[in-house]
Amino acid sequence: MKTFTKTFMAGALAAMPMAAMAEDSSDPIVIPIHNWSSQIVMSHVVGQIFTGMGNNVEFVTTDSQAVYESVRLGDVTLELEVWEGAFGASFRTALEKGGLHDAGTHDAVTREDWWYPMWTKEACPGLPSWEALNDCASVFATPETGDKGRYLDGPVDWLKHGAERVEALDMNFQVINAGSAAALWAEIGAAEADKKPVVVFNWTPNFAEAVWPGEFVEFPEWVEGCDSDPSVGVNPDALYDCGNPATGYLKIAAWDGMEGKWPAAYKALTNISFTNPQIAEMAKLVDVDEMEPEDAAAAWLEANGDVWMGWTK
Ligand code: TMO
Repeated sequence: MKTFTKTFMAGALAAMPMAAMAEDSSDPIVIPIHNWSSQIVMSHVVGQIFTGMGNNVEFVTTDSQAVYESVRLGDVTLELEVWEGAFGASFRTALEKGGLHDAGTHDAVTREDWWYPMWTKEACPGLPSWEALNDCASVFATPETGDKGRYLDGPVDWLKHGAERVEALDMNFQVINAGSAAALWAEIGAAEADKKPVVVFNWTPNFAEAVWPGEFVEFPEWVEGCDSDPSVGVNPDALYDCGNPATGYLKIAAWDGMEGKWPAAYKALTNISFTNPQIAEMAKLVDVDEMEPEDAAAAWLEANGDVWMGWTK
């Protein structure tokens, strides 16, 4: 019986592809959680997929820029939302140092930049041009910003160079950092009743586009080198004299050691690709439907088996 089992097992194993033979480590796969809803829900979606495959998963709340150093060192295993506009520079820096790699690109096309709800155009009809916005700066002035226009930027860990852009383009605006994503939605929501003109940081894919029709401000087009070579861009003496990429990538980053340690989970990770509507929906489940992220992830998986089940095979 023993001999039969051994012989049978040897035959069965020989017939299996190599990848199926290596078992994932029982150590937890460490997934970082940041401060915007789609990233939190997507992280739980993928965490629940890994758990369903028999893996252990641990979530850690981390700074969204410092995370690239953590993934590079293997303290964190992966990052599911590498947005080109906000995190391209930190991702590139970590790639150059080594220890993490590009594990895939989502189908989604992204944009992150200055944005206004459509009613703002009534007070500033030249929009979406950034020069027209600048000519209207006084329309956006508040007691806090004096005679300068108020631009409510995202939390400080997202985009680092709002004030430098204002300086590089000689704009009559003051950049204020919101404390949270919720503060951005509150700013738009509070302006809505009186159709008060506002300009805030926003992004796509996001739930907001289904709630408030609006547009991104058109800055000088992003070109490679705008953030590293002063001579690139409209101001020959300054960095950040351009907008963020209007058709940015959304990538997945993984620690170089992930494939060896959790081969099945890694294989699934490289199959993952979410679309703009799927990501907007993940954000909506939390920001509009007010679900807890774990519950939103479970609901998303339940409703979208046809999307993800093939990824784990
Ligand atoms: C990093 N974010 C998607 C909020 O712009």
